[in-house]
This record gives sequence, structure tokens and C-alpha cells, in this order.
Amino acid sequence: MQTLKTVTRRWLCLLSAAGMLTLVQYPTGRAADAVSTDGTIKITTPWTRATPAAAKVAGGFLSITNTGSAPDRLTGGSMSMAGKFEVHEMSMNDGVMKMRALDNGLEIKPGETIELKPGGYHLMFIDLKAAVKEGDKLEGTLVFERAGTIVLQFDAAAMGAMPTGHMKH
Ligand SMILES: [Cu+2]
Repeated sequence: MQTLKTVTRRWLCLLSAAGMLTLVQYPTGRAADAVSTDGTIKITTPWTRATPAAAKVAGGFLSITNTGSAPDRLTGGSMSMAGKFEVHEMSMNDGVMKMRALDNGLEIKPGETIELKPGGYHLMFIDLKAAVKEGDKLEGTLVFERAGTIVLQFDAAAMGAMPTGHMKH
């Protein structure tokens, strides 16, 4: 009887250990949303991707909703591990996908939601100080013409989910 109890207890320990492992495996959860201080710009699910050790750039992705009554413009921002931050668009040029910086920023009209995602508009983190690792939470900001600066965190997802190696600058 004593032995059986010990065995049962051991199993319970194993089960709770397994439960903890599951928690450790998904530390990031859902990326935190952010809202501008004037309440007009809402940012949903900011994320980035893990990079190879030698990589100098990473992409940033999120959704921007303008709940205000005037157009606004994403003009820049920052990311803790990047020396430089740009807002990029993708375009087809002679059958080759290219990305370029939006010098005048990205306009979001009232009521509009723009999704920045791989293959479309995106943030470009340039001159990375170190590789981005899966599970990292990276401090950053977005700067809007009207709404001002929004502080947020980019959750780093796994490397290579959607490769960007074919893109050219
Ligand atoms: Cu880019």
C-alpha cells in the first residue's frame, strides 16, 4: 500500500512537471496590444522573427488601426536591438520582389486597419546588435505624425516560418 502511494505521488509529480514544461515552451503568449495616448491609434500583435547569428536585419509586423477622425501617418520608430528603423513596402519590379523605405511614412486613414506582414508593408530593423532569439520580447516604439510615440514590445517568433531570403534591398 505504501509503495502504491509513493508511485502515485511520483506520477503526480511527473504530470505537474510536464505541465510546467508546457508553460515554459510557450512563454510569449499573445503579443501585447498598444494604444496611443490620445486613443486614436491601436496597435495589435507586434511581432518579429528570430534571425541567424550573422543577420543584420529583421522584419517587424503588426496591425495598425486608426480609430480617430483624421488621417495619420507612421513615420518611424525604434527597436532596442536595431541601430536603424525603417518602414518598408514590397513591390514587384521586373518580376523581382523588392522592398524600399517609405520616405514619407505610411498613411492610415480614419477607420482603416493596415496589416504589416511578411510580403507586404513591414518594419525593417537594421544594423542588429545581436541575433534575435525566439521568445525574446524586444522593446520598441512607433512614431506617428498626429498620435505621437507608442511604446510596445515585439514578440520574437521562430526563425524561418516565412523565409525572406529572396528579398532584395
Ligand atoms: Cu524591408
